[in-house]
Amino acid sequence: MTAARLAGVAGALSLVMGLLGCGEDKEGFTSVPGLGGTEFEGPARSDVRIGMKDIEFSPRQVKLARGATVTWTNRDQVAHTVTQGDRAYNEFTSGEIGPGKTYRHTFDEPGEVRYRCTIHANMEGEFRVE
Ligand SMILES: [Cu+2]
Repeated sequence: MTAARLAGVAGALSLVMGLLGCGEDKEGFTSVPGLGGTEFEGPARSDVRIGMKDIEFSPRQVKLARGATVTWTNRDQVAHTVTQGDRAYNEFTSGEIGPGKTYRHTFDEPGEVRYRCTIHANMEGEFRVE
């Protein structure tokens, strides 16, 4: 195999990796094991509570009905945020949620919503709004 052909294979491979969303994607999210699984199964929910515990959102993936309200409760001893969007532009952000505090947001638009904590790099969650 020539060097030029090898370069072509490497290019095609990185393109495929990009399409599959491996590593850090264009919005700056890192891939977290467990995201992209079967947790979206079941009926869409309209009143959802998500815990922030041990530096994780739980559950991390929820299927929402349009107009659903989500309430996050911080059960850790450190502050977290609930922030949608990439690192340059935030669709919405809770600001810091202190220990024991809650944050509530309503989702009116169908589609995929990914959010993260701006303080802890691997703390991510995802909704599918139907
Ligand atoms: Cu956090």
